[in-house]
Amino acid sequence: MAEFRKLCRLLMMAMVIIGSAKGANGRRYVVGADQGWDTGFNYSEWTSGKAFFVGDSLYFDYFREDHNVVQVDFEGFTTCNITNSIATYTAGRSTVELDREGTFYFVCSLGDHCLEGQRLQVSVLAKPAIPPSPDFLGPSSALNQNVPSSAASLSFAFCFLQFNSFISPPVLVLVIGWFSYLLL
Ligand SMILES: [Cu+2]
Repeated sequence: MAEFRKLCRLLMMAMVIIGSAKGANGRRYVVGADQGWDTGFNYSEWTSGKAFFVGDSLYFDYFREDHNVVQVDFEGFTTCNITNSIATYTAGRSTVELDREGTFYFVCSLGDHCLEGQRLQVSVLAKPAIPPSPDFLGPSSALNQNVPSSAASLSFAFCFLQFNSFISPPVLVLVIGWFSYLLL
């Protein structure tokens, strides 16, 4: 029984760690999704509808023989001139951290790829404030997308019920109701 209790504690700690790590690391965007970093793709269409935040990252997937990733300024982006480049990536799989607010510009400097549309402009917003704890907020639809929180709730409910058999039925119903609400 003590082992089980330990397991429960570990499970919950893992959930908390996963949850906070997810928040700290931000999202990772595969540029161009399945198409990757290539010519013949509309990158402004790809970014539309997406919100990029400080802490997110861009993952460029391309053939290093055919393409590269050059971070440039606005002028470099509009003219496809990389004279004032900020950084150059040639590994074939390149991750760029969006580590500040503002606009990031990327082009491919090989051939006429940039002029043909292989360029990307990403506007990065300040990291959104950490939402208040669900305990203070009450149930909300935003919780539905928070998988670590839901998983933590489930494991908490499970562990809680295992060790509180003395709990009175009305409270039990309330607890189960609350967790089902969180998870649905
Ligand atoms: Cu290219």
